[in-house]
Amino acid sequence: MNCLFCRIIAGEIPSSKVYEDEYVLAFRDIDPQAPTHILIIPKEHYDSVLDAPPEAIGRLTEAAKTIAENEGLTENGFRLVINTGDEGGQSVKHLHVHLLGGRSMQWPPG
Ligand code: DGP
Repeated sequence: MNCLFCRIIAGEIPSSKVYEDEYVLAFRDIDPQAPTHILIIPKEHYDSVLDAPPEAIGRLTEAAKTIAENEGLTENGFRLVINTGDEGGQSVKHLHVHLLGGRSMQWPPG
């Protein structure tokens, strides 16, 4: 298995887990870009949002809402990001949602 996030799901690579259910795993980003920076990934491998079915996207966003509540982010707000492809800045080719919070976000992003 050469997918980094599949190896995290398999427990071959340690991660700081914050949430898990039948379909989804979430853990803290190794290179946080905000006080709270969590990656939410489907347990089934999809390269990107382009090949993921709507159910998978829905499970990720539902998990994101739960995690945002658990992390105390719903009052001040937070940002969800799905980088896709090279120009979208996707470095790991396993679909993931970034959950960022704990500071004011800039727009447009760089
Ligand atoms: P992206 O650039 O959108 O593909 O985001 C990939 C993210 O994955 C990036 O923010 C850094 C994070 N990351 C890379 N390797 C690891 C790892 O081994 N553990 C954790 N927790 N995060 C990782």
